[in-house]
Amino acid sequence: MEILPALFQKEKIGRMFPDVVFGVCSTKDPLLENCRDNMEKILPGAAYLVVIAAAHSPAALNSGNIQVKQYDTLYTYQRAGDLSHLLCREIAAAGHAAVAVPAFLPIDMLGEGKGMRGEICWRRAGVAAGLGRIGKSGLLVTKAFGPAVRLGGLLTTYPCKDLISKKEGEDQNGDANSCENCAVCLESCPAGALGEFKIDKKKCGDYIFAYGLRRFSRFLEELFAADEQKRREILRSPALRELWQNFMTGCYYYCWECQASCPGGKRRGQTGQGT
Ligand code: B12
Repeated sequence: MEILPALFQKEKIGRMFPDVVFGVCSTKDPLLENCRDNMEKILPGAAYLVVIAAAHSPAALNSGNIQVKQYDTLYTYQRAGDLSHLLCREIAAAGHAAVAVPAFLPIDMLGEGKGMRGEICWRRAGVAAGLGRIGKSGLLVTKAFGPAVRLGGLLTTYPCKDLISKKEGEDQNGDANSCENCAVCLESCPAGALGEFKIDKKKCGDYIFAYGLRRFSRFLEELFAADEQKRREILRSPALRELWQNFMTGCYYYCWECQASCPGGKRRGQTGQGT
């Protein structure tokens, strides 16, 4: 696979990867101000950020079966990750440095209150790379696939100036995917966590991570406090099986409504580069 040369020919890359869009931005883009130090630490001297948006299957996201959605999520993250790593290897072979940056986990969870902050804010990066804009849901709404994407990418020293997608001064809200007169994503949120361009992260997190870290620590607390009889019950509980599955698969989401409900995503489906 030759992604690097294809990147310079939009049509070719659209044919090679109909379920993916790529964008490139400068690491000096003002939108990336809050992660500039992280980027410099990851790859000193990296001048460009390649952003990859891999599309979910709309049918899977609209399925009534949670496991199907989790499976699709794993695939979509992997797709963004695989392409990032492949591109890095090609760039290395061309004599330049490139580092793939995690799309989600692993993430630095050490500092107090820092638990869920990505090294690179992929939504902002997506806007900087011209892939779309921030929608009312707070998600990156891509021109190609709406918000039903997983974002990833890489930092590189490879000279990508010609690939920078966004023209200087371009209106970041100026694409056809307008959220104006639409609030479907806000109305669809079962946790009531979404307001226009704002999110109650705790409400959302409690809902989507029903069997995530917080549930796991509660599980341990209950286990440690229990007598022998209760301990046996806890160890046979459905909660432990659910947690075990999540540890095994690496996917522990339980909600995709703001991604699945967006008419932008449904309208566009998976029809190529869409730009
Ligand atoms: C922490 C996190 C969460 C937290 C907090 C979310 C949040 N709003 O920050 C929780 C657990 C709640 C969460 C929920 C979800 N998440 Co999440 N999450 C992340 C993660 C790991 C880090 C985000 C981060 O650093 N936040 C901290 C700070 C910087 O965010 P903030 O203070 O809210 O700042 C944002 C806004 O201010 C916004 N903004 C506001 N106004 C404007 C205006 C302009 C012009 C611009 C450019 C930006 C902007 O910019 C900032 C984003 O960079 C990212 C992966 C990553 N590395 O980016 C995924 C990520 C954002 N999540 C994602 C998804 C899909 C989800 C969920 C749908 C759950 C699911 N099933 O996967 C929900 C959606 C909730 C929602 N509607 O926002 C995707 C988003 C894809 C997309 N289309 O945008 C990401 C990018 C993961 C990925 N690699 O694909 N998530």
